[in-house]
Amino acid sequence: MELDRDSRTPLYQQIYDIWRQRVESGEVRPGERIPTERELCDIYEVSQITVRQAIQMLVTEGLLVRRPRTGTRVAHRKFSQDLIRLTSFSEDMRSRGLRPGGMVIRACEESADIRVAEKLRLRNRETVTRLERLRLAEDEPMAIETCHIPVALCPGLAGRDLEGVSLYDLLRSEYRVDMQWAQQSFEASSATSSEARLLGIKRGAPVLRTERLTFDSAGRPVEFAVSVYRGDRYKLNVQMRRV
Ligand code: 16G
Repeated sequence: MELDRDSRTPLYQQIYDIWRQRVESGEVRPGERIPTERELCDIYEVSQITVRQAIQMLVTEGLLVRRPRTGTRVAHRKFSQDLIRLTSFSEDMRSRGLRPGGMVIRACEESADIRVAEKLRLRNRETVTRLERLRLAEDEPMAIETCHIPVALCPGLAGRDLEGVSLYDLLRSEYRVDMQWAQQSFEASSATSSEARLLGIKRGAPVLRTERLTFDSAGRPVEFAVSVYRGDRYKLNVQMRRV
């Protein structure tokens, strides 16, 4: 596409517009390499400063990512999660047209530690099912979820086949537990080496750490979950109103 040199729109802005449109229309796919700065200078017959300015804007907006050795590539789109409805991971992915998945890392019964017991309002550190899963979207790792559920509410959960299963569906169909509302907190953090390995990201890469306490329709705290979401793939949306 030619630049309009008579236009009042600066050249860097025109280059930015072209590439933004290409990324947003899907003409260039996530992961695809875009031409180098030098190549872009030749294509548009502009200076390197002009090209750099346009690319920097696209990088800042998260549409492109710079990779030290392999060049600048089209970024994978972030999932934007609305924090209005209580949804399960599976529902969330399906609403985006993606196939949800869950790989069980560990499923066992253990006595609740003090923090878990306090959250789930358990006396005497009763037994909980601890379920650690790697959550996938179209087979790509998105998050590591570790949840704790009182065994008294859902006996035998750890012994079930939980591979690729929606936990909330199972709780509803097998235990008549209907998740109703939740309290959730989010924190910026960086991936430990084992988290990075599971998520397929670099150690120290940004992640979102969340804690969620979910209550069922009878008002009981049923699940305390600690999750680690990939910072490069998640973005949260909140709606708020002045009261
Ligand atoms: C969400 C919940 C998680 C729950 C899962 C159930 C957060 C941080 N986590 O991902 O606590 O276990 O949904 O999903 O929101 P499932 O029904 O697909 O297994």
